[in-house]
Amino acid sequence: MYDLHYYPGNASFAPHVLLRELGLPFSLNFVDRDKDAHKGAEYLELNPTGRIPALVRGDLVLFETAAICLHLVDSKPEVGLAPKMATPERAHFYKWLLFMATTIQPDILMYYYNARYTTDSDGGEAVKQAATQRLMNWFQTIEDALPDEGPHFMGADFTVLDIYLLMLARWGRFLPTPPRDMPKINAIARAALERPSVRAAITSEGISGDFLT
Ligand SMILES: N[C@@H](CCC(=O)N[C@@H](CS)C(=O)NCC(=O)O)C(=O)O
Repeated sequence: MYDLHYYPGNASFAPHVLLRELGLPFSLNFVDRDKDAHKGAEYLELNPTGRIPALVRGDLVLFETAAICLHLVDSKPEVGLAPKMATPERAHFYKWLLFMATTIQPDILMYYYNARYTTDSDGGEAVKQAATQRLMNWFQTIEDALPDEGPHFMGADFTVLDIYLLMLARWGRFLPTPPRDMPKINAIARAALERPSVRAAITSEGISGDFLT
């Protein structure tokens, strides 16, 4: 049994969808961010970075969303949510997953938590503006690389990348040019939103309204 420590719409969303896609037994453990539970001693035991999510299964305690996603898909390779090991497709899969996790996600953090990224008490807005420009550029980088024919990030096969991109597209929804305005990203995200796993995750996290707006 997996225990996912989550907050609605946070980075826990991708592992949450994956647990459902893979049919793995899991429970959801709400981390009350309004009470700073993610900075409390109990949660820091699981995730010393004080960020959402954490995944626990027995003695296995994991943080870092991309690592959690990779571990989950590797537990059921037959479901095919990642390309086969040691193939060129797998290499591209790693490339895009890590691009999203290590290039886009940090800029998302700079966008939302801009004041943390400067010692200048008036500097937050400038950090946010610079992150805004980079983020629109990064989403365009993905848009330009996506296959014309779709229907998924990697072409014919639905993978973790579709879920991850959907999550990032939500986080980028307030950008002047949001990801949903990029036709291929929008099509991929909208297709992902039709999946029962995604619908169930959205409902159980209590997220309302258009996910991408
Ligand atoms: N690199 C981490 C980042 C996770 C992350 O940024 N989580 C956000 C929510 S989406 C968070 O916990 N923010 C609260 C904080 O930083 O205080 C991961 O991918 O798991």
